[in-house]
Amino acid sequence: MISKMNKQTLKYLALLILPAAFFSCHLHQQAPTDINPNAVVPSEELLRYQQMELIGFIHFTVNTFTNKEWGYGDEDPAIFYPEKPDTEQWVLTAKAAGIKELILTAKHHDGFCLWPSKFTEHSIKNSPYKKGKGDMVEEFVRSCRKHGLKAGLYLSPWDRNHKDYGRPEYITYYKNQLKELLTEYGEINEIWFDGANGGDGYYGGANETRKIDAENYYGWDEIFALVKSLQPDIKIFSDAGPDVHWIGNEQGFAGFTFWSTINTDSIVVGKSDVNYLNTGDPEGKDWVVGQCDVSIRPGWFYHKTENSLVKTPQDLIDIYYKSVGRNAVMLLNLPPDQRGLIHENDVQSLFSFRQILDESFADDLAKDAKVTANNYRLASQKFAPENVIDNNSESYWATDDSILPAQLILQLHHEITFDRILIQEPVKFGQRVCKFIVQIEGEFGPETIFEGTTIGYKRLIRIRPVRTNRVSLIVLEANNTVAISNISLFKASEKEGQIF
Ligand code: FUL
Repeated sequence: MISKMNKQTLKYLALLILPAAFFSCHLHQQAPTDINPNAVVPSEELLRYQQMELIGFIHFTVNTFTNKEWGYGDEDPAIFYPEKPDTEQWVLTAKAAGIKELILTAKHHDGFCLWPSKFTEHSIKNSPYKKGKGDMVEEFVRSCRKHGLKAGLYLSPWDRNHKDYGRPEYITYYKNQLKELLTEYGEINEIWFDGANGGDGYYGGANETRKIDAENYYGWDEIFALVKSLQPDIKIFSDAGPDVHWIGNEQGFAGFTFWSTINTDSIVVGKSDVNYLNTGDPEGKDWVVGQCDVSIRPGWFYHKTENSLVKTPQDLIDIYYKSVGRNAVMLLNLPPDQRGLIHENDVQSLFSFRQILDESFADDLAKDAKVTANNYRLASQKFAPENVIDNNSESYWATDDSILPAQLILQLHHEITFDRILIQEPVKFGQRVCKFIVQIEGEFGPETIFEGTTIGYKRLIRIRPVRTNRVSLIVLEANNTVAISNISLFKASEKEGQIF
């Protein structure tokens, strides 16, 4: 029996099945050719977004020069004077590490704009950089495009510089800035709305504390609609999506169980339930990709004193397994220094992270396995077990309806030693698996080496090395017919270190 089938799915199935049963005997007799999609599935755009897996953040502004994390908003724009900012270096560094998109802080909480906004004086146009003719947003977007990376922008809703922050006039100002950014710089793939809101600040010289009503002040629905009207394919990030949501911490970890569905209407930006965001919601009505943000340094902005505190390649790999490997996207911050360059220590750690990952995932030990299953749909090749090792993420193994447990067996030609398992669901049909185990054929019969919950777009599993010639994936619970698109086995590079 299929367990945990949610109400939405049942309603959806009833809608599909009842008319067929009443109005067409012919239809009723014919088995469906493909698996039924869940009630909640991702758009093509969100599928593509998730497939990027690894994206990057660039935190760069007056804070880089004042040595702060949150600028007060009273900075002299003249302080923003990078010696030789090189957006090519940012993009080429990111690209070499496998990063597919970069997001720049066009405006952080201090309100300083990295582009010459018409609506404020607190911007790069009043800095000595390029004698007031500079535009970091333009340089950034141009380099991203030149090297095939997607460009994203962060526009802090909280603005500690603006005199009207907290009043309705500020919302008009904020929308004007969005219009500038989303009409003058070509295609922007993601806009990032931070949850930090209200508090003390300069506010045009008032130097006071301003609190806002997080639920109503910004009018997020209108802002989201404006953004989509300017750039229909853009992905909007916030605590509440609607396309990409915060994972609930800034350490870069998704929950061990992680669903790509949530109910966005229950979330207030800036006042979200971090545990809810960290696990997603199997009953959720909205498909929203989870995004795990984390900085390569302790702070989000560059501080010289943190040059020795850059995360090690092993730290980054651990985060990768707990973000990309748990069905989410990893967003790694690489903050440029006062020269305007990503620091050598950060580059070194990032590159060796990439190199170690490439080593670990170079050789799929399951690629020549003989794959069988306890069932495959309609006994058709289209759903055959071997589709999970054909190196084609579009093909998949699927069972007939209501087959649980669903068991996939990889029979290897000889014994192998492995310690990493990669599993993927074809999530264009929705996220289905709720509970699974992995078994090997041990000396005394089947041995369970891992007990898991969700899989989703990608699950990466770390175990201690085991030796066997037979590996089984057994799905115990699912909210709909089981389908798996990929399974691979690897022996990780020794350089990954000993984190389980
Ligand atoms: C937070 C901000 O307050 C930090 O400064 C940083 O930008 C981080 C990504 O989001 O909420």
